[in-house]
Amino acid sequence: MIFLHKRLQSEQEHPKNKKDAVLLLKSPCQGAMKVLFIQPSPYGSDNKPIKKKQLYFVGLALPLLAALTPKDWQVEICLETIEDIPFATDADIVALSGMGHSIIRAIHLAQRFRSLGKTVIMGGYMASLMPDEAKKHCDAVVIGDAELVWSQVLQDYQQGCLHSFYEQQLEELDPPLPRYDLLLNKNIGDFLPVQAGRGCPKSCSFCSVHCLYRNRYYQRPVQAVMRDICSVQELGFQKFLLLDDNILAHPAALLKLCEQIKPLNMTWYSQCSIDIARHPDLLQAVAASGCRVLSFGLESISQESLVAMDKGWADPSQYPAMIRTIQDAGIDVSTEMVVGADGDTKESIARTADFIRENKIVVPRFYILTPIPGTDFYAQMLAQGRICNHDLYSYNGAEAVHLPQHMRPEELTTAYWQLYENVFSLRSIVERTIFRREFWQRPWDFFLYLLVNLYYRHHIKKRITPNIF
Ligand code: B12
Repeated sequence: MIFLHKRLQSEQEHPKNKKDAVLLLKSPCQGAMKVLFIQPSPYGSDNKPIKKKQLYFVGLALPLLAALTPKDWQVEICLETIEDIPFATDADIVALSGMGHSIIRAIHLAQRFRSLGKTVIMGGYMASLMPDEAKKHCDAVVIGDAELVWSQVLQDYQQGCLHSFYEQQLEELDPPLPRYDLLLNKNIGDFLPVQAGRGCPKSCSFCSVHCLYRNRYYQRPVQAVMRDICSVQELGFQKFLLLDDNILAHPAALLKLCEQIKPLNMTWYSQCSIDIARHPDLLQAVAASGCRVLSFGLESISQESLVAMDKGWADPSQYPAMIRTIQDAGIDVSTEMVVGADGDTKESIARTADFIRENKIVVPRFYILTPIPGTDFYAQMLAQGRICNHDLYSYNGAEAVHLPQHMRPEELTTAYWQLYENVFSLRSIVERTIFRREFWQRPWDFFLYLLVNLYYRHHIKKRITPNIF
């Protein structure tokens, strides 16, 4: 199957790109080695990598990979959204991450660096879900977690015997302290990421996390998470983003974590299952520990769509009451939803805007349901002959690339943007942010949400999906 745009196919195949399992490089390397880690920025509608003055959300992969790199290596991190790519780098290895459609930019960078004589390694979600495709453009691919293989990759490189693929499943998640220091001179937001868990116990067919981890879920011991949170605070940050695809997976551990976070007087954000509304004591503890916003992957207000996505355990008729419970505990609700599943009609998509306004969701985000290669949903759509666009360039969550059940793909794309227009109408924005009773309890928080909403509105007018950064 061809995933990549013809612009990619016309790129020259690199002579190093052999099918051998083991790639023999130059003679074994000596002396101080350097690895340059790059987080590529996805291409925008103008076909240029999206650039920003500040990267508010910063991922953990690169600081963690830097920490996993042996001490005798030099390391450098480049976040392309806010920094220029140092093509003249003296690094021996260029290590490229990539999530979603930014994999296209990662591949372009891989080709460019290889033409400059660098050894290129790819990893991260997309390279892991389509490793054969990624391998065509680089020297080695790390599939899934890097913790147990990264130092082996570097050692193999030094000994001139790099393999094509590296993959080793974790038994437990016990990462070193991320090299947060490498982010400090960059223009990032006022919080840092800390990982509490990885993987997910749920089985939603469209989700890359499920399709990569297959129900494996690793939870870090509370003490280890606290090590990272304390270190973030020592670096002068009073806020952190708790990375975990479902912090509710083990309620007792979450409670313990909250009890230890509370005395630090920090503010934190995370994502969670809406089921937390069923745990009132835990909800109070989460709020009391400084959690201000939780993001919920509600996906859809259509039960039929949820069933189609293998998320039938969620019940949208209960969403309003659960959202209210969470808001009453003092936690603001942000949502992630998708449109274009088999239960969705143009009318149900339009109704979603009312749902968001009526339930006063402070920061709502939407994507068109996208069959990401490597996911079960992709296999399902392919088997049913329902993929109508194989150009990975369009797999950006804002263009329909599959044939929806109840409308044409272009109608889905139109309904998606119309939904965004409605949700980010001035009326909806003010009702969800400043015209609500909680405003007077925490005016600065809600004023900030107002600004975020206006910023998103500005992007939507330019047809840029919010949260791309
Ligand atoms: C924080 C985050 C963001 C932040 C920061 C992104 C950034 N620039 O770093 C923001 C909000 C900006 C963001 C944006 C996007 N994100 Co995001 N994001 C996440 C989130 C919540 C955590 C990522 C993280 O730091 N994890 C912790 C680290 C330690 O884990 P990791 O990334 O998996 O890395 C490990 C391995 O994968 C591996 N690895 C990773 N990279 C590399 C590279 C090399 C060379 C090697 C060897 C190994 C390696 O090593 C690490 C240690 O084992 C994940 C959800 C998740 N479950 O991970 C989604 C997630 C990664 N994002 C996703 C997507 C789709 C996007 C967007 C495309 C969304 C959009 N439409 O706008 C954009 C793309 C932005 C970009 N620059 O590319 C998807 C990726 C799916 C996929 N198939 O690729 C995820 C999985 C969410 C989901 N459930 O679907 N994201």
